[in-house]
Amino acid sequence: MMMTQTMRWFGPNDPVPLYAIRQAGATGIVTALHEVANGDVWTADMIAARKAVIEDAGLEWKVVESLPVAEALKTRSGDWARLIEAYVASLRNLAAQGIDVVTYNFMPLLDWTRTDLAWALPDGARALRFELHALAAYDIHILRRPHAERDYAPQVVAIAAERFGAMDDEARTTLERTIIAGLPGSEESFSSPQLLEQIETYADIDAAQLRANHVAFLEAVCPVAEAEGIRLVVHPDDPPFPIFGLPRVVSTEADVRALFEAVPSAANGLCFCSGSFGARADNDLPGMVRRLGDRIGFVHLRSVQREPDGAFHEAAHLQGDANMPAILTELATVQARTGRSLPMRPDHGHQMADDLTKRTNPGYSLIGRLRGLAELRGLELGLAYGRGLD
Ligand code: DNO
Ligand code: MN
Repeated sequence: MMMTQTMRWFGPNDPVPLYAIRQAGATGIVTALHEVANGDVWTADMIAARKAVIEDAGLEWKVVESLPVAEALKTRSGDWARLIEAYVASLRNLAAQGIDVVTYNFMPLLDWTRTDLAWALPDGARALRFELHALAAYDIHILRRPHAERDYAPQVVAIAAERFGAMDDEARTTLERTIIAGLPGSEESFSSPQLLEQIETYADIDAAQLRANHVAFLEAVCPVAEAEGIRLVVHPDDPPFPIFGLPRVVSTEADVRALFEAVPSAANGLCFCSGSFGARADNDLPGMVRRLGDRIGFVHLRSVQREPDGAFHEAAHLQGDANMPAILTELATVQARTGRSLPMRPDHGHQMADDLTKRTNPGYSLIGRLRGLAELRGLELGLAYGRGLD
C-alpha cells in the first residue's frame, strides 16, 4: 500500500497553481481557509466553495493544514469557551464535507521560525536556515527581551554581539522580518514591540502549564472530532526547542507520548514531520514512527542538515540527517498493520531552477517540492518492490 501523495496549496493567491500540483503527481491537496481570522468559524459554504475549486482541478481536499488554535486557547484565558465552540463548529462543518484529517500546532505565539529564507547552497539553489547565533542577535539586540542573554550559552551571547555589530540596518531589518513576520501557514505575525508584549502573556506559563492547556484543549474538542470521524493531528514544534523563553511541548517522542496518554481518544493524533523532529539529534525518527505509528494521521517528509552550534538548514529530501529509507520502511509497516494509506506531503523544498526568478512562498516553491515528491515516490516504490510489493 502506498501513501497518498499530497501537496500543500495556500489557496487562490498561491503562486503555485493547482494544475501544476496535479502534474507533480499529487492526488490530494493540503490547505486551509487562510482568509478566515484565527478563532472564527469555518462555515459549510466556505468549505464547500474551496473544495469545489480543488475538485474542479481534478484533485481532492485531503487534509486541512491548519485549523489554527487561537492564542487564548494556548494560554487558557479570555474567551476560551467561545473559541472551543467555534473550533468544534468548524470541525463539524469539515466532517460534513468529507474531510477527516485536521492539522494544528500548539507553539506559543510564533509558528515555524527560521533566521534565513534564502541561504545559498553550493549549487546556487536557496534553502531555509535556522541559526542560533542569529536568533540570539535578534533576541538580545533587536527585540531586547529582558534578561534574554540568560537563555544562551556565553559563547553564543558573544558571537551574537559580534554578528549584530557587523550588521547594517538593512540586514537587521531583514533578520527581524524573517523571524517575526510569520512564515507561510502561520496565523500570527508581529512587530517586535508586539512580540515583546505578547511574550509577557506567557510569564506564568511554563512547560507544565502549556501542556496542561494543550490537554484541556484536546479534552474539549476530541469528543466531537471522534464523533465526526476526524483525526486531529498536532504538528511538532519547529524548531523543536523553546525560543524567546517560551515553552514548547511538542518537540520530542516523550512530549507526544504524554499527550496521547493524557487524552487517549483515537481523534488525538500526530502529524509526523521528519524535518521538525529531525532538527534534534536525540529524536529517533524511524523509531518514533515504529512506536507512535498507530496515532500518526498525516506525514510531512523533509530532511534537515544539522550543523554545529544549534544551526540547521533544509537539505534535499533524501539528503541531510533524516534516514528516509528507514522512515519510509517503518511507515509501510504502519500502513500494513492499520490497513490505512497515510496522506503524505513533501514538506519544504529548495528554491531552485526557474523558481529562482519567481515570487514563491518560502519553503513552498514548486520545483523543489516536485523534486522531493518524485524522489520520495521513487524511494517508496523501490522499497515496496524490495519487499515484494506488499
Ligand atoms: C514545518 C512546516 C510548516 C508547518 C507549519 C504548521 O515543518 O510543515 O510549514 O506547516 O508550521 O503549523
Ligand atoms: Mn512540517
